[in-house]
Amino acid sequence: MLKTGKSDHSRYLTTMPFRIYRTATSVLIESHERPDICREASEEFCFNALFTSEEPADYVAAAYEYEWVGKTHARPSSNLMAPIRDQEIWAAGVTYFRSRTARMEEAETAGGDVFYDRVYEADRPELFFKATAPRARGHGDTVAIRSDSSWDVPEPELTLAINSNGKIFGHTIGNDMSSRSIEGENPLYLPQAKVYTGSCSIGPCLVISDLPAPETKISIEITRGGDSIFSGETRLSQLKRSFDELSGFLFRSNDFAHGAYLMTGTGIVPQSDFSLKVNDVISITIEGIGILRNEVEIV
Ligand code: DO4
Ligand code: MG
Repeated sequence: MLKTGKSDHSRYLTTMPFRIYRTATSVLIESHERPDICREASEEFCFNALFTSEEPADYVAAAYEYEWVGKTHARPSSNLMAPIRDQEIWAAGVTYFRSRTARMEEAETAGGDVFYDRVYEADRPELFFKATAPRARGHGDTVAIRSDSSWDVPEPELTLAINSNGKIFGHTIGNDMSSRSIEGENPLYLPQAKVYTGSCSIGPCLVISDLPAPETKISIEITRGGDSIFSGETRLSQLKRSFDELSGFLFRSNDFAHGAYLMTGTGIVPQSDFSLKVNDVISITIEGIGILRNEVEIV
C-alpha cells in the first residue's frame, strides 16, 4: 500500500498541482515544482486507490515523494491512456447557453426543443451516464462517430475527478462525442447519441489541484487533411452551474464505489452545417491542463 503521507502534503492542493499521466506501461507524475520532468510511480500506484482515498492529494504527494521508482521521464506528449481504472464517466448537459440554443434548434422538428430550455432553467441539472472505462480513449488515440449517424460533433468539456466520498479533487479535459442526428430525431435517443464504442476521450493528464478559475479558456480546433475547418472557444465563466452543484446532484441517492469523472457540459457547438468526418483531428485545449488530441474513426 502507498503511504498516505499525513504530514503537510495537503499544501500541494493549493500551491503545488500535480499532473498524472498514464502511458501504456507506467504512471508518470509531474509536480509543479519541476515542470516537464515526471517521476515514474511504483507499480502500486492505482487509480482506484486514488479515487477512494479521503485525501487524494496526499495519496499523490506520497506517490511522488516516496513511492516512485527512481526513474524520471520527459513529460509525455503522445499516445497516452485515459487516466482511469474502474471509474464511471458521467456528463452534465445544457449547462452553457450555447448548448441550450443549438439543441433547441436541432430538436425543434421533433417537438423536443422545450425540454432543453426547461432543463437549462431548472434547479435539477441534466446528468447522464457517458462511458465505462473501456469505452474511454486517451490522448493520441482515436474517438469515434457511429456508422448510423449523419451529423456528429465533438464536445470539449472540463471534466471533474470526484472521489468515492463525493469530493472534487482534480480535473482533466473531456470530449463528449455526440450524434446530433440521433439526439435531434428524438431526445429519448440520447443514450444512443452519447454512449457507444469510442464515444469519449479524457486526458492528456489528471490534474490534482484547486479547480480552474472562471476566466479559464476552453478552445477547440478541428483539422481535415491538415487544414483548419472549425475553431471555437469559451470560458468557464459561461458555465451556468457550479461544480459543487453538479457533483452534488450526481452523488444524490447514488454510490460511486470507485469515484467518478463528471464532464461539465459544452459551451462550444459548431454551426449547423458542420459534421465530423473520418480522419478529422480534434484538438481541445484547456488552460492549465494541456491539449487532448484525437483522430476520428467510424464504428
Ligand atoms: O442534452 C443533451 C446533452 C447535452 C450535452 O452533452 C452538453 O450540453 O454538453
Ligand atoms: Mg456534452
